[in-house]
Amino acid sequence: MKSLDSLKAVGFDLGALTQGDIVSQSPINGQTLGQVPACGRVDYDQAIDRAVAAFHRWRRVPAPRRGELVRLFGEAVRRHKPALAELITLEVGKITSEAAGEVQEVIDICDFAVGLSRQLYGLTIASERPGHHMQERWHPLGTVGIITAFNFPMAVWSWNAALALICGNSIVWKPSEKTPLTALALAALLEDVTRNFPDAPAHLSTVLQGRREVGEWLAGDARLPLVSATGSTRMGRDVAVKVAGRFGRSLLELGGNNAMIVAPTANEDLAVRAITFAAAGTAGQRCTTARRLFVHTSRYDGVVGRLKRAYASLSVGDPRAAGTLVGPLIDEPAFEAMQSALQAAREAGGHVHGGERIDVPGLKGHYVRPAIVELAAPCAVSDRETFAPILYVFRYESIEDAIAGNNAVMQGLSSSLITRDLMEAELFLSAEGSDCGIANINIGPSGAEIGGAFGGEKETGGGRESGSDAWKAYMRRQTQTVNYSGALPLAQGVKFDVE
Ligand code: UN1
Repeated sequence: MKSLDSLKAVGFDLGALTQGDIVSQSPINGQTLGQVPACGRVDYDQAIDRAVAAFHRWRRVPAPRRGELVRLFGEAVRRHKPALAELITLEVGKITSEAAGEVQEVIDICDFAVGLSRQLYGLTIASERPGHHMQERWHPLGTVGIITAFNFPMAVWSWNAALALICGNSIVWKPSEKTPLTALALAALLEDVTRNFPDAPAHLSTVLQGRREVGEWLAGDARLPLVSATGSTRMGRDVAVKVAGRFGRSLLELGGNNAMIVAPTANEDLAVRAITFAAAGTAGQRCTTARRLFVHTSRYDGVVGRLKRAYASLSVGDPRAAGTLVGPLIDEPAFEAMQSALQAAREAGGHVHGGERIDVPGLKGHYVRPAIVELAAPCAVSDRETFAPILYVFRYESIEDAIAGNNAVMQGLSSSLITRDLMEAELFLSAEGSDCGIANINIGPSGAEIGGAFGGEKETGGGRESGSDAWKAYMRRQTQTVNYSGALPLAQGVKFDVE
Protein backbone atom coordinates (compact mmCIF):
# COMPACT_ATOMS: atom_id res chain seq x y z
CA MET A 1 0.00 0.00 0.00
CA LYS A 2 3.03 2.22 -0.48
CA SER A 3 1.59 4.46 -3.19
CA LEU A 4 -1.50 5.18 -1.07
CA ASP A 5 0.68 7.20 1.26
CA SER A 6 0.81 9.92 -1.40
CA LEU A 7 -2.85 10.64 -0.64
CA LYS A 8 -2.09 11.50 2.97
CA ALA A 9 -0.92 14.90 1.76
CA VAL A 10 -4.50 15.70 0.72
CA GLY A 11 -6.03 14.31 3.89
CA PHE A 12 -6.87 10.76 2.86
CA ASP A 13 -5.43 8.45 5.47
CA LEU A 14 -6.65 4.89 5.26
CA GLY A 15 -5.23 4.08 8.68
CA ALA A 16 -7.57 6.64 10.27
CA LEU A 17 -10.78 5.22 8.77
CA THR A 18 -11.68 2.72 11.45
CA GLN A 19 -15.10 3.80 12.73
CA GLY A 20 -18.57 3.38 11.30
CA ASP A 21 -21.00 0.88 9.89
CA ILE A 22 -20.08 1.19 6.23
CA VAL A 23 -17.31 -1.37 6.00
CA SER A 24 -15.06 -1.62 2.99
CA GLN A 25 -13.88 -5.16 2.43
CA SER A 26 -11.40 -6.03 -0.23
CA PRO A 27 -12.78 -8.61 -2.65
CA ILE A 28 -9.18 -9.77 -3.10
CA ASN A 29 -8.97 -11.43 0.30
CA GLY A 30 -11.90 -10.28 2.44
CA GLN A 31 -9.68 -7.99 4.47
CA THR A 32 -11.33 -4.93 6.02
CA LEU A 33 -9.75 -1.90 4.37
CA GLY A 34 -11.54 0.74 6.37
CA GLN A 35 -14.81 1.84 7.93
CA VAL A 36 -16.78 5.03 7.61
CA PRO A 37 -19.94 6.27 9.33
CA ALA A 38 -23.21 6.32 7.42
CA CYS A 39 -24.85 9.71 7.09
CA GLY A 40 -27.97 10.22 9.22
CA ARG A 41 -31.04 12.21 8.22
CA VAL A 42 -30.14 15.34 10.18
CA ASP A 43 -26.63 15.45 8.74
CA TYR A 44 -28.08 14.77 5.33
CA ASP A 45 -30.45 17.73 5.52
CA GLN A 46 -27.71 20.09 6.63
CA ALA A 47 -25.41 18.84 3.90
CA ILE A 48 -27.98 19.52 1.20
CA ASP A 49 -28.67 23.02 2.56
CA ARG A 50 -24.95 23.76 2.45
CA ALA A 51 -24.65 22.36 -1.05
CA VAL A 52 -27.52 24.55 -2.23
CA ALA A 53 -25.85 27.60 -0.68
CA ALA A 54 -22.64 26.65 -2.50
CA PHE A 55 -24.57 26.46 -5.76
CA HIS A 56 -25.88 30.00 -5.28
CA ARG A 57 -22.31 31.27 -5.18
CA TRP A 58 -20.78 28.96 -7.77
CA ARG A 59 -23.33 29.84 -10.47
CA ARG A 60 -21.98 33.42 -10.42
CA VAL A 61 -18.45 32.28 -11.29
CA PRO A 62 -17.80 32.49 -15.05
CA ALA A 63 -17.85 29.08 -16.72
CA PRO A 64 -14.20 29.18 -17.94
CA ARG A 65 -13.16 29.90 -14.35
CA ARG A 66 -15.18 26.91 -13.24
CA GLY A 67 -13.31 24.98 -15.89
CA GLU A 68 -10.05 26.08 -14.29
CA LEU A 69 -11.07 24.35 -11.06
CA VAL A 70 -11.77 21.15 -12.96
CA ARG A 71 -8.43 21.51 -14.76
CA LEU A 72 -6.63 21.68 -11.42
CA PHE A 73 -8.58 18.69 -10.17
CA GLY A 74 -7.62 16.73 -13.29
CA GLU A 75 -3.97 17.64 -12.67
CA ALA A 76 -4.23 16.39 -9.11
CA VAL A 77 -5.76 13.12 -10.32
CA ARG A 78 -2.88 12.77 -12.79
CA ARG A 79 -0.35 13.21 -10.02
CA HIS A 80 -2.05 10.64 -7.83
CA LYS A 81 -2.96 8.18 -10.56
CA PRO A 82 -0.98 5.23 -9.16
CA ALA A 83 -2.45 5.67 -5.67
CA LEU A 84 -6.01 6.01 -6.95
CA ALA A 85 -5.60 2.98 -9.19
CA GLU A 86 -4.20 0.97 -6.30
CA LEU A 87 -7.20 1.89 -4.21
CA ILE A 88 -9.60 0.78 -6.96
CA THR A 89 -7.77 -2.54 -7.18
CA LEU A 90 -8.00 -3.02 -3.43
CA GLU A 91 -11.61 -2.01 -3.04
CA VAL A 92 -13.11 -3.44 -6.25
CA GLY A 93 -10.60 -6.08 -7.32
CA LYS A 94 -9.83 -4.68 -10.78
CA ILE A 95 -6.56 -5.73 -12.35
CA THR A 96 -3.90 -3.02 -12.25
CA SER A 97 -4.21 -2.05 -15.90
CA GLU A 98 -7.99 -1.69 -15.76
CA ALA A 99 -7.81 0.26 -12.51
CA ALA A 100 -5.32 2.65 -14.12
CA GLY A 101 -7.65 2.86 -17.12
CA GLU A 102 -10.49 3.90 -14.87
CA VAL A 103 -8.41 6.71 -13.36
CA GLN A 104 -7.46 7.72 -16.90
CA GLU A 105 -11.18 8.06 -17.62
CA VAL A 106 -11.41 10.55 -14.76
CA ILE A 107 -8.51 12.53 -16.22
CA ASP A 108 -9.99 12.41 -19.71
CA ILE A 109 -13.41 13.70 -18.66
CA CYS A 110 -11.74 16.53 -16.73
CA ASP A 111 -9.85 17.55 -19.88
CA PHE A 112 -13.05 17.33 -21.86
CA ALA A 113 -14.95 19.42 -19.33
CA VAL A 114 -12.25 22.10 -19.27
CA GLY A 115 -12.66 22.62 -23.01
CA LEU A 116 -16.41 22.50 -22.68
CA SER A 117 -16.36 25.25 -20.07
CA ARG A 118 -15.71 27.66 -22.95
CA GLN A 119 -18.30 26.06 -25.24
CA LEU A 120 -21.62 26.05 -23.40
CA TYR A 121 -23.18 27.36 -26.56
CA GLY A 122 -26.76 28.39 -27.03
CA LEU A 123 -28.57 29.22 -30.26
CA THR A 124 -29.74 32.50 -31.67
CA ILE A 125 -33.12 32.21 -33.32
CA ALA A 126 -34.69 34.44 -35.97
CA SER A 127 -37.77 36.12 -34.55
CA GLU A 128 -40.89 36.46 -36.71
CA ARG A 129 -41.48 39.93 -35.25
CA PRO A 130 -39.66 43.08 -36.42
CA GLY A 131 -37.26 44.58 -33.90
CA HIS A 132 -37.06 41.39 -31.83
CA HIS A 133 -34.41 38.77 -31.32
CA MET A 134 -34.53 35.37 -29.70
CA GLN A 135 -31.84 33.30 -28.10
CA GLU A 136 -31.34 30.24 -25.99
CA ARG A 137 -29.24 30.49 -22.86
CA TRP A 138 -27.99 27.60 -20.76
CA HIS A 139 -28.00 28.34 -17.06
CA PRO A 140 -26.67 26.37 -14.11
CA LEU A 141 -29.28 23.97 -12.78
CA GLY A 142 -28.74 23.59 -9.04
CA THR A 143 -27.38 20.93 -6.75
CA VAL A 144 -26.93 17.65 -8.57
CA GLY A 145 -27.29 14.31 -6.76
CA ILE A 146 -25.02 11.54 -8.04
CA ILE A 147 -25.57 7.87 -7.14
CA THR A 148 -22.91 5.47 -8.36
CA ALA A 149 -22.32 1.72 -8.47
CA PHE A 150 -19.35 -0.26 -7.18
CA ASN A 151 -18.00 -1.33 -10.55
CA PHE A 152 -16.72 2.04 -11.73
CA PRO A 153 -16.29 3.71 -8.36
CA MET A 154 -14.43 6.74 -9.72
CA ALA A 155 -15.12 7.12 -13.44
CA VAL A 156 -18.90 7.34 -13.35
CA TRP A 157 -18.86 9.96 -10.61
CA SER A 158 -16.31 11.95 -12.55
CA TRP A 159 -18.42 11.97 -15.74
CA ASN A 160 -21.18 13.57 -13.74
CA ALA A 161 -19.05 15.70 -11.44
CA ALA A 162 -16.77 17.28 -14.05
CA LEU A 163 -19.70 18.29 -16.24
CA ALA A 164 -21.92 19.39 -13.36
CA LEU A 165 -19.15 21.59 -11.95
CA ILE A 166 -18.30 23.40 -15.17
CA CYS A 167 -22.03 23.87 -15.73
CA GLY A 168 -22.17 25.83 -12.47
CA ASN A 169 -23.71 23.27 -10.16
CA SER A 170 -22.76 21.96 -6.76
CA ILE A 171 -22.67 18.18 -6.34
CA VAL A 172 -23.57 15.61 -3.71
CA TRP A 173 -22.41 12.03 -4.15
CA LYS A 174 -23.74 8.82 -2.72
CA PRO A 175 -21.18 6.19 -3.68
CA SER A 176 -21.90 2.48 -3.48
CA GLU A 177 -21.70 1.21 0.09
CA LYS A 178 -19.17 -1.30 -1.28
CA THR A 179 -16.76 1.46 -2.30
CA PRO A 180 -16.72 4.18 0.36
CA LEU A 181 -12.94 4.59 0.26
CA THR A 182 -12.39 5.30 -3.43
CA ALA A 183 -15.07 7.98 -3.03
CA LEU A 184 -13.35 9.54 -0.04
CA ALA A 185 -9.99 9.58 -1.80
CA LEU A 186 -11.33 11.37 -4.85
CA ALA A 187 -13.35 13.75 -2.70
CA ALA A 188 -10.24 14.57 -0.66
CA LEU A 189 -8.39 15.48 -3.84
CA LEU A 190 -11.23 17.69 -5.03
CA GLU A 191 -11.55 19.26 -1.60
CA ASP A 192 -7.84 20.05 -1.55
CA VAL A 193 -8.06 21.78 -4.92
CA THR A 194 -11.27 23.61 -3.97
CA ARG A 195 -9.86 24.89 -0.70
CA ASN A 196 -7.05 26.58 -2.58
CA PHE A 197 -9.27 28.03 -5.28
CA PRO A 198 -10.55 31.43 -4.21
CA ASP A 199 -13.67 31.41 -6.40
CA ALA A 200 -14.87 28.05 -5.12
CA PRO A 201 -17.37 28.11 -2.24
CA ALA A 202 -17.18 25.66 0.63
CA HIS A 203 -19.36 22.54 0.25
CA LEU A 204 -19.24 22.66 -3.53
CA SER A 205 -18.81 18.89 -3.44
CA THR A 206 -20.12 16.59 -0.72
CA VAL A 207 -19.94 12.84 -0.16
CA LEU A 208 -22.88 11.19 1.59
CA GLN A 209 -21.94 7.70 2.66
CA GLY A 210 -24.72 5.30 3.34
CA ARG A 211 -26.99 2.56 2.17
CA ARG A 212 -30.16 2.55 0.16
CA GLU A 213 -31.99 5.13 2.27
CA VAL A 214 -29.54 7.87 1.34
CA GLY A 215 -30.36 7.24 -2.32
CA GLU A 216 -34.05 7.43 -1.46
CA TRP A 217 -33.57 10.75 0.32
CA LEU A 218 -31.80 12.15 -2.73
CA ALA A 219 -34.50 10.90 -5.08
CA GLY A 220 -37.26 12.44 -2.98
CA ASP A 221 -35.50 15.75 -2.29
CA ALA A 222 -36.99 18.73 -4.11
CA ARG A 223 -33.80 20.70 -3.42
CA LEU A 224 -32.11 18.57 -6.09
CA PRO A 225 -33.31 19.38 -9.61
CA LEU A 226 -31.30 16.49 -11.07
CA VAL A 227 -30.45 13.05 -9.74
CA SER A 228 -28.06 11.01 -11.83
CA ALA A 229 -28.12 7.33 -10.91
CA THR A 230 -26.04 4.43 -12.14
CA GLY A 231 -26.80 0.88 -11.06
CA SER A 232 -29.43 -1.81 -11.36
CA THR A 233 -32.68 -1.43 -13.23
CA ARG A 234 -34.54 -2.11 -10.00
CA MET A 235 -32.78 0.76 -8.24
CA GLY A 236 -33.26 3.03 -11.25
CA ARG A 237 -36.98 2.35 -11.40
CA ASP A 238 -37.35 3.42 -7.76
CA VAL A 239 -35.29 6.55 -8.32
CA ALA A 240 -37.09 7.45 -11.56
CA VAL A 241 -40.55 7.17 -10.01
CA LYS A 242 -39.60 9.17 -6.93
CA VAL A 243 -37.84 11.91 -8.89
CA ALA A 244 -40.69 12.13 -11.42
CA GLY A 245 -43.19 12.36 -8.56
CA ARG A 246 -41.69 15.74 -7.65
CA PHE A 247 -41.10 16.75 -11.29
CA GLY A 248 -37.34 16.54 -10.92
CA ARG A 249 -35.04 15.26 -13.63
CA SER A 250 -33.29 11.95 -13.49
CA LEU A 251 -30.40 10.76 -15.58
CA LEU A 252 -30.29 6.99 -15.52
CA GLU A 253 -27.61 4.54 -16.55
CA LEU A 254 -28.93 1.13 -15.59
CA GLY A 255 -28.61 -2.47 -16.61
CA GLY A 256 -27.09 -3.77 -19.81
CA ASN A 257 -27.45 -7.13 -21.53
CA ASN A 258 -25.10 -6.38 -24.35
CA ALA A 259 -24.70 -8.59 -27.39
CA MET A 260 -21.96 -9.17 -29.92
CA ILE A 261 -22.52 -10.56 -33.39
CA VAL A 262 -19.80 -12.43 -35.26
CA ALA A 263 -20.57 -12.33 -38.97
CA PRO A 264 -19.37 -14.64 -41.77
CA THR A 265 -16.55 -12.28 -42.83
CA ALA A 266 -15.28 -11.56 -39.30
CA ASN A 267 -11.56 -11.48 -38.60
CA GLU A 268 -11.29 -14.38 -36.20
CA ASP A 269 -8.27 -13.21 -34.21
CA LEU A 270 -9.86 -9.85 -33.65
CA ALA A 271 -13.22 -11.41 -32.78
CA VAL A 272 -11.80 -13.76 -30.16
CA ARG A 273 -9.77 -11.02 -28.49
CA ALA A 274 -12.66 -8.56 -28.57
CA ILE A 275 -15.11 -11.08 -27.14
CA THR A 276 -12.78 -12.26 -24.40
CA PHE A 277 -11.99 -8.76 -23.18
CA ALA A 278 -15.63 -7.66 -23.38
CA ALA A 279 -17.09 -10.75 -21.71
CA ALA A 280 -14.46 -11.88 -19.23
CA GLY A 281 -12.58 -8.62 -18.58
CA THR A 282 -13.37 -6.80 -15.33
CA ALA A 283 -14.68 -10.23 -14.24
CA GLY A 284 -17.83 -9.50 -16.23
CA GLN A 285 -18.72 -6.60 -13.96
CA ARG A 286 -19.10 -3.73 -16.41
CA CYS A 287 -22.48 -2.37 -17.45
CA THR A 288 -21.12 -2.75 -20.96
CA THR A 289 -19.86 -6.34 -20.52
CA ALA A 290 -20.72 -8.64 -23.44
CA ARG A 291 -23.30 -11.08 -22.08
CA ARG A 292 -24.71 -12.57 -25.29
CA LEU A 293 -22.95 -13.71 -28.44
CA PHE A 294 -24.55 -14.49 -31.80
CA VAL A 295 -22.18 -16.37 -34.11
CA HIS A 296 -22.99 -17.08 -37.74
CA THR A 297 -23.43 -20.83 -38.31
CA SER A 298 -20.55 -20.89 -40.80
CA ARG A 299 -18.12 -19.56 -38.17
CA TYR A 300 -19.57 -21.13 -35.06
CA ASP A 301 -17.25 -24.08 -34.50
CA GLY A 302 -14.09 -22.11 -35.28
CA VAL A 303 -14.91 -19.07 -33.18
CA VAL A 304 -16.52 -20.85 -30.24
CA GLY A 305 -13.78 -23.48 -30.20
CA ARG A 306 -11.10 -20.81 -29.96
CA LEU A 307 -13.08 -18.91 -27.42
CA LYS A 308 -13.25 -21.94 -25.15
CA ARG A 309 -9.49 -22.38 -25.40
CA ALA A 310 -8.92 -18.68 -24.69
CA TYR A 311 -11.20 -18.89 -21.66
CA ALA A 312 -9.44 -21.98 -20.34
CA SER A 313 -6.11 -20.17 -20.51
CA LEU A 314 -7.25 -16.93 -18.80
CA SER A 315 -5.23 -16.25 -15.71
CA VAL A 316 -7.66 -15.74 -12.85
CA GLY A 317 -6.32 -14.60 -9.51
CA ASP A 318 -4.81 -11.80 -7.51
CA PRO A 319 -5.54 -8.62 -9.49
CA ARG A 320 -2.35 -7.05 -8.15
CA ALA A 321 -0.17 -9.72 -9.75
CA ALA A 322 1.35 -9.04 -13.16
CA GLY A 323 -0.24 -11.30 -15.74
CA THR A 324 -3.61 -11.67 -14.04
CA LEU A 325 -6.45 -10.88 -16.42
CA VAL A 326 -9.47 -11.72 -14.27
CA GLY A 327 -9.71 -10.65 -10.64
CA PRO A 328 -12.33 -11.62 -8.06
CA LEU A 329 -16.07 -11.05 -8.07
CA ILE A 330 -17.10 -8.23 -5.78
CA ASP A 331 -18.65 -10.40 -3.05
CA GLU A 332 -20.42 -13.59 -2.04
CA PRO A 333 -23.87 -12.59 -3.39
CA ALA A 334 -22.26 -11.97 -6.78
CA PHE A 335 -20.81 -15.47 -6.68
CA GLU A 336 -24.19 -16.95 -5.69
CA ALA A 337 -25.97 -15.03 -8.45
CA MET A 338 -23.51 -16.39 -10.99
CA GLN A 339 -23.92 -19.97 -9.82
CA SER A 340 -27.70 -19.80 -9.81
CA ALA A 341 -27.72 -18.28 -13.32
CA LEU A 342 -25.51 -21.14 -14.54
CA GLN A 343 -27.82 -23.64 -12.90
CA ALA A 344 -30.84 -22.05 -14.59
CA ALA A 345 -28.98 -22.16 -17.90
CA ARG A 346 -28.27 -25.87 -17.46
CA GLU A 347 -31.94 -26.48 -16.71
CA ALA A 348 -32.81 -24.61 -19.91
CA GLY A 349 -30.64 -27.08 -21.84
CA GLY A 350 -27.48 -24.97 -21.97
CA HIS A 351 -23.97 -26.40 -22.21
CA VAL A 352 -21.86 -24.69 -19.57
CA HIS A 353 -18.09 -24.42 -19.95
CA GLY A 354 -16.20 -22.95 -16.98
CA GLY A 355 -17.92 -20.97 -14.26
CA GLU A 356 -16.42 -22.94 -11.39
CA ARG A 357 -14.80 -21.47 -8.30
CA ILE A 358 -11.05 -21.13 -8.49
CA ASP A 359 -8.98 -21.44 -5.37
CA VAL A 360 -6.27 -18.85 -5.22
CA PRO A 361 -3.77 -19.87 -2.56
CA GLY A 362 -3.78 -17.52 0.38
CA LEU A 363 -6.68 -15.39 -0.87
CA LYS A 364 -10.18 -15.71 0.54
CA GLY A 365 -12.03 -14.01 -2.32
CA HIS A 366 -14.62 -15.21 -4.82
CA TYR A 367 -12.61 -16.18 -7.86
CA VAL A 368 -14.28 -17.90 -10.79
CA ARG A 369 -13.43 -19.12 -14.24
CA PRO A 370 -15.48 -17.01 -16.67
CA ALA A 371 -18.23 -19.11 -18.21
CA ILE A 372 -19.40 -19.78 -21.75
CA VAL A 373 -22.91 -21.16 -22.09
CA GLU A 374 -24.01 -22.60 -25.41
CA LEU A 375 -27.76 -22.31 -25.85
CA ALA A 376 -30.04 -23.36 -28.69
CA ALA A 377 -32.18 -20.27 -28.19
CA PRO A 378 -32.49 -17.32 -25.81
CA CYS A 379 -34.31 -18.10 -22.57
CA ALA A 380 -35.26 -16.37 -19.33
CA VAL A 381 -31.76 -16.48 -17.86
CA SER A 382 -30.03 -15.13 -20.97
CA ASP A 383 -32.62 -12.36 -21.21
CA ARG A 384 -31.65 -10.96 -17.84
CA GLU A 385 -28.47 -9.32 -16.64
CA THR A 386 -26.38 -11.31 -14.20
CA PHE A 387 -23.46 -9.15 -13.08
CA ALA A 388 -20.81 -11.84 -13.55
CA PRO A 389 -18.67 -13.26 -16.37
CA ILE A 390 -21.22 -15.41 -18.18
CA LEU A 391 -21.41 -15.35 -21.97
CA TYR A 392 -24.48 -16.95 -23.57
CA VAL A 393 -23.71 -18.12 -27.09
CA PHE A 394 -26.19 -18.68 -29.93
CA ARG A 395 -25.99 -19.55 -33.63
CA TYR A 396 -27.62 -17.43 -36.28
CA GLU A 397 -28.35 -17.74 -40.00
CA SER A 398 -29.19 -14.25 -41.25
CA ILE A 399 -27.98 -10.83 -40.12
CA GLU A 400 -31.60 -9.75 -39.71
CA ASP A 401 -32.13 -12.55 -37.21
CA ALA A 402 -28.96 -11.63 -35.36
CA ILE A 403 -30.02 -7.99 -35.11
CA ALA A 404 -33.47 -9.07 -33.92
CA GLY A 405 -31.73 -11.18 -31.27
CA ASN A 406 -29.55 -8.25 -30.26
CA ASN A 407 -32.68 -6.15 -29.78
CA ALA A 408 -34.87 -8.78 -28.15
CA VAL A 409 -34.06 -7.95 -24.53
CA MET A 410 -35.36 -5.24 -22.21
CA GLN A 411 -31.97 -3.56 -21.83
CA GLY A 412 -30.46 -1.32 -24.53
CA LEU A 413 -27.01 -0.17 -23.52
CA SER A 414 -24.31 -1.41 -25.88
CA SER A 415 -23.89 -3.70 -28.87
CA SER A 416 -21.30 -4.75 -31.39
CA LEU A 417 -20.84 -6.43 -34.74
CA ILE A 418 -17.63 -8.04 -35.95
CA THR A 419 -17.66 -7.99 -39.74
CA ARG A 420 -15.77 -6.96 -42.86
CA ASP A 421 -18.99 -6.62 -44.83
CA LEU A 422 -19.85 -2.96 -45.32
CA MET A 423 -23.50 -3.62 -46.01
CA GLU A 424 -24.00 -5.58 -42.80
CA ALA A 425 -22.11 -2.97 -40.81
CA GLU A 426 -24.27 -0.16 -42.17
CA LEU A 427 -27.46 -2.13 -41.58
CA PHE A 428 -26.42 -2.69 -37.96
CA LEU A 429 -25.79 1.06 -37.54
CA SER A 430 -28.99 2.10 -39.33
CA ALA A 431 -32.46 2.87 -37.99
CA GLU A 432 -33.32 -0.81 -38.52
CA GLY A 433 -30.20 -1.96 -36.75
CA SER A 434 -29.13 -2.09 -33.13
CA ASP A 435 -31.58 -0.40 -30.77
CA CYS A 436 -28.89 0.35 -28.18
CA GLY A 437 -27.38 3.64 -27.06
CA ILE A 438 -23.98 2.38 -28.20
CA ALA A 439 -23.31 0.41 -31.39
CA ASN A 440 -19.80 -0.65 -32.41
CA ILE A 441 -18.20 -2.27 -35.43
CA ASN A 442 -15.12 -4.45 -34.97
CA ILE A 443 -14.70 -3.65 -31.29
CA GLY A 444 -16.57 -5.13 -28.35
CA PRO A 445 -19.41 -3.35 -26.55
CA SER A 446 -17.30 -2.27 -23.55
CA GLY A 447 -14.44 0.14 -23.08
CA ALA A 448 -16.11 3.28 -24.42
CA GLU A 449 -14.16 6.52 -24.68
CA ILE A 450 -15.42 9.54 -22.74
CA GLY A 451 -15.89 11.68 -25.87
CA GLY A 452 -19.14 10.01 -26.83
CA ALA A 453 -22.42 10.24 -24.97
CA PHE A 454 -22.67 7.15 -22.78
CA GLY A 455 -25.93 5.43 -21.93
CA GLY A 456 -28.72 3.38 -23.37
CA GLU A 457 -32.36 2.88 -24.18
CA LYS A 458 -35.28 0.90 -22.75
CA GLU A 459 -34.59 -0.44 -19.25
CA THR A 460 -31.08 1.00 -19.38
CA GLY A 461 -32.90 4.21 -18.54
CA GLY A 462 -32.36 6.56 -21.48
CA GLY A 463 -29.76 8.79 -19.82
CA ARG A 464 -26.63 10.06 -21.54
CA GLU A 465 -23.53 10.94 -19.57
CA SER A 466 -19.98 11.92 -20.38
CA GLY A 467 -19.19 13.29 -23.84
CA SER A 468 -20.95 14.87 -26.82
CA ASP A 469 -23.76 17.16 -25.63
CA ALA A 470 -24.49 15.23 -22.42
CA TRP A 471 -23.68 18.47 -20.57
CA LYS A 472 -27.11 19.82 -21.45
CA ALA A 473 -28.66 17.52 -18.84
CA TYR A 474 -26.82 19.49 -16.15
CA MET A 475 -28.16 22.91 -17.19
CA ARG A 476 -31.50 24.55 -17.63
CA ARG A 477 -32.40 25.96 -21.01
CA GLN A 478 -34.00 29.36 -21.17
CA THR A 479 -35.61 30.75 -24.31
CA GLN A 480 -35.26 34.52 -24.34
CA THR A 481 -37.03 37.07 -26.52
CA VAL A 482 -35.96 40.71 -26.57
CA ASN A 483 -38.03 43.50 -28.16
CA TYR A 484 -35.91 46.50 -29.11
CA SER A 485 -38.52 48.10 -31.46
CA GLY A 486 -40.66 50.32 -29.26
CA ALA A 487 -43.78 48.77 -30.87
CA LEU A 488 -45.53 45.67 -29.60
CA PRO A 489 -46.30 43.32 -32.49
CA LEU A 490 -47.70 40.04 -31.15
CA ALA A 491 -46.61 36.64 -32.35
CA GLN A 492 -48.79 34.80 -34.88
CA GLY A 493 -50.22 38.17 -35.97
CA VAL A 494 -52.56 38.33 -32.99
CA LYS A 495 -54.24 41.72 -32.51
CA PHE A 496 -54.99 42.95 -29.01
CA ASP A 497 -55.21 46.72 -29.13
CA VAL A 498 -56.03 48.63 -25.97
CA GLU A 499 -56.47 52.40 -25.68
C1 UN1 B 1 -20.07 0.99 -16.38
O1 UN1 B 1 -19.87 -0.21 -16.47
O2 UN1 B 1 -20.90 1.46 -15.58
O3 UN1 B 1 -17.45 1.66 -21.57
C2 UN1 B 1 -19.33 2.01 -17.13
C3 UN1 B 1 -16.92 1.14 -20.58
C4 UN1 B 1 -16.37 2.06 -19.53
C5 UN1 B 1 -17.43 2.51 -18.59
C6 UN1 B 1 -18.37 1.46 -18.13
N1 UN1 B 1 -15.77 3.18 -20.16
O4 UN1 B 1 -16.84 -0.05 -20.44
